[in-house]
Amino acid sequence: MESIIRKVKNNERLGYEEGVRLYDLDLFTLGELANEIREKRWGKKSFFNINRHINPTNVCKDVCKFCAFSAGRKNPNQYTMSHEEILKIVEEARARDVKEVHIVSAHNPETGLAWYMDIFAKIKKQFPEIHIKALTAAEVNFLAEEYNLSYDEVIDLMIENGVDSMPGGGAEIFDEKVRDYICKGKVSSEQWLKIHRLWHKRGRQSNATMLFGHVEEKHHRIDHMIRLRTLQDETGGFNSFIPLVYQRENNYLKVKNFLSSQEILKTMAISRIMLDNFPHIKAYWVTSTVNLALVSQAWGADDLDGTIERESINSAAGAKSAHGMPLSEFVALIKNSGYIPVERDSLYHELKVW
Ligand code: V47
Repeated sequence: MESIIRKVKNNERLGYEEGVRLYDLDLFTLGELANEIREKRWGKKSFFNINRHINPTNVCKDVCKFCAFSAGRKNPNQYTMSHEEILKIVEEARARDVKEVHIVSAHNPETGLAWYMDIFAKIKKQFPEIHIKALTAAEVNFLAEEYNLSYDEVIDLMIENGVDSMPGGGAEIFDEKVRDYICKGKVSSEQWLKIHRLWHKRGRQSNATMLFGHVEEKHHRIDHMIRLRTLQDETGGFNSFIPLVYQRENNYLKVKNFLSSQEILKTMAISRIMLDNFPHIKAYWVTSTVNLALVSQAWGADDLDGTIERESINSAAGAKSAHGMPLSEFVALIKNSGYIPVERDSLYHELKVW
């Protein structure tokens, strides 16, 4: 163990076995190691943005066992927003100084391709200053399959219509066996990575998530991180890594043991240590709880996502995020926890120190 600690302190990269062994370290040693990396890069800055999540439809042709958002037996209320409805949401958000819309939908085979793509052009035309972060790799894969397009063609359409960056959703866990069990039929791990690679090759940026705390084991998380690290070595296009804590309500995944807070913090710290080429580690307060996200700032996380305003995917599964968080509260929480709230844009340019 001593040699692993020494390697981390010397900024040497850890391999798979060493990554798995990090979980055997005690919480505080791990925290110290991760915090040293965080503070070297970002000091006490904690980044956030003023953003608005929009989930325009919950009708989905895929069936992921962990998902409580898509309409089905457990959630009979189907909805699909019109473009007018979406534009009205963006207009209202703009008036509140929102700088990013994060648009993610289910995989709805009934709307047509134009419903997915034209809304971006409409938003860009009316609100050119708003950053559009939209379409997960899972949606890109769905659109390619549904409309017989190559990934490159879907990406061309995204760029033509004004998508600025891609969110990190749909990565779940890359291990093929676990993936097959939790979300069979959805974008494969290889396809997810390929889509982000193609997006980065266009000079564009994206994020990467990992859904953990369900049926996966610790070594699956390390494998997931290493696959991302390998792609990041090649492209450098990822901004942040976002470990998403599994929410247990209203879904079909049978989970025996839920995560302890310690394990969530350890995973946060381990991701900071393993992903040496990712600039940012995001503690997504929606799934970790606000309190643990604030504590995570001392376990390697330097970003807290944003104010969100509305959130439908994780709140459907039990997260307390349906109405986002007021800006004043967000800023006060970061300050009171001993960090400097830095408002950023979607590509991490600093806009304002609050
Ligand atoms: O891909 C679904 C996850 C993701 C559950 O890129 C669940 O900046 C926990 O990707 N428990 C969507 N998680 C959210 C997402 C995201 C969030 C914030 C920022 C960014 C970014 C991306 O939510 C899905 C899926 O992995 N999810 N169901 C659940 N029961």
